[in-house]
Amino acid sequence: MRGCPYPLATVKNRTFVMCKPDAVERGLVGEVVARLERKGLTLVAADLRTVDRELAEKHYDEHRDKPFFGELVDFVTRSPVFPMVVEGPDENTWLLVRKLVGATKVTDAEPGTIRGDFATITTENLVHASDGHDSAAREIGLWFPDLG
Ligand code: FUP
Repeated sequence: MRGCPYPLATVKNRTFVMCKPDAVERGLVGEVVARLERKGLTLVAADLRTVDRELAEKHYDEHRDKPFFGELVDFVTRSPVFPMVVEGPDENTWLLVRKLVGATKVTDAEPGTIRGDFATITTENLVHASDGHDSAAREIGLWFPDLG
């Protein structure tokens, strides 16, 4: 966080969220953004972009040794994504967003969550959301370096 123009508390109120290629292809970006905004969260940054393999591999670095890593990188680079920085009133923002997104495995994702309502296969589960303050800071820095 060196050089960050915001107080740390403000940065901790932010998280990284991304509509993956399946969400963009299916026209669900508006639905995802609407759910975040209706919750009371605010977009700080967002754009539509195509990801190169280098960024995709860095983003999913924790999964580098998993058997599904290659397919995951193929998937996230196949068509444009919609990455966002989202801010809420306190440091729980990342957790609020994770609850809106739902469980990773589609059969565990409860109705009412984004994955529970719209995803049918775990490999195409529509949305990525940071799983804590450290990953939020890392991912915001990776995708939106001008904010960091
Ligand atoms: P999440 O934080 O909910 O996005 O889930 P993970 O970081 O554990 O996984 C990242 C992505 O890898 C998932 F969205 C889908 C994919 N994945 C698989 O394809 N197979 C698995 O067994 C686990 C994850």
